[in-house]
Amino acid sequence: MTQDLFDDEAASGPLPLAPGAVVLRRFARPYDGALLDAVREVIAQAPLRHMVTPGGLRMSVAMANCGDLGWVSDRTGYRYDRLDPESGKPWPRLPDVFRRLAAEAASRAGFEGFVPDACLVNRYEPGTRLSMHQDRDERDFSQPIVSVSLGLSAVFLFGGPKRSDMARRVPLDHGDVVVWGGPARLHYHGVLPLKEGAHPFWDGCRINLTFRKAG
Ligand code: MD3
Ligand code: FE
Repeated sequence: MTQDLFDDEAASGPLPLAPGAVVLRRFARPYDGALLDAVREVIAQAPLRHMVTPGGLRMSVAMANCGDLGWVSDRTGYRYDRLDPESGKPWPRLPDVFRRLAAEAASRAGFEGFVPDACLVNRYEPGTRLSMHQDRDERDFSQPIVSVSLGLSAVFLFGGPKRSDMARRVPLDHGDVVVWGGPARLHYHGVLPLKEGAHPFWDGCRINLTFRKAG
């Protein structure tokens, strides 16, 4: 029985978490050295910062962006912007390893030709959480989102199309990549408070990269 499941996966590719949500366990591990260098380069030019929600609350996740467009939040709302509001300059360019990893993961999940124009870098320290939300600031919801988890593990909450839908708890570990497309694209999701821990990738933190075609 177990062997049949493995054979199935070998034959048909990765199994979906839900329709449209494909988990690629450890897919990013072979790239993690290059990813570390690239993240450091990006945040040297666009430092991680705690943005403010339209309601005036400081987000506990620290964020930065690279690519043509970056996701920003302030008292006026959420939007994608070509410029980093902290520096007034364009966001750093998307590192080649980011572009390659995102396209390979999307292709593995059945989205050929994914060309992201935005990458949001999220840093979680112990205690940091992300409350349940939908990602709906992008122009075309038929485009997937590719997420890459690095460093400390987190418990991801994967809900449904309504805020009140029950959420599943999905552990995401170093190197796990998830492609969110199709019917899962507008599902509510969040992250439980990060637990204290140690991981060689990044001292005491979780880093999450989300690749989008925003414009
Ligand atoms: C499911 N980030 O940046 S990545 C976000 O771990 C965000 O930093 C989380 O939610 C993090 O908006 C989760 C996984 C993820 C990203 C986008 C999704 C899951 C998603 C869009 C639709 C459904
Ligand atoms: Fe999100």
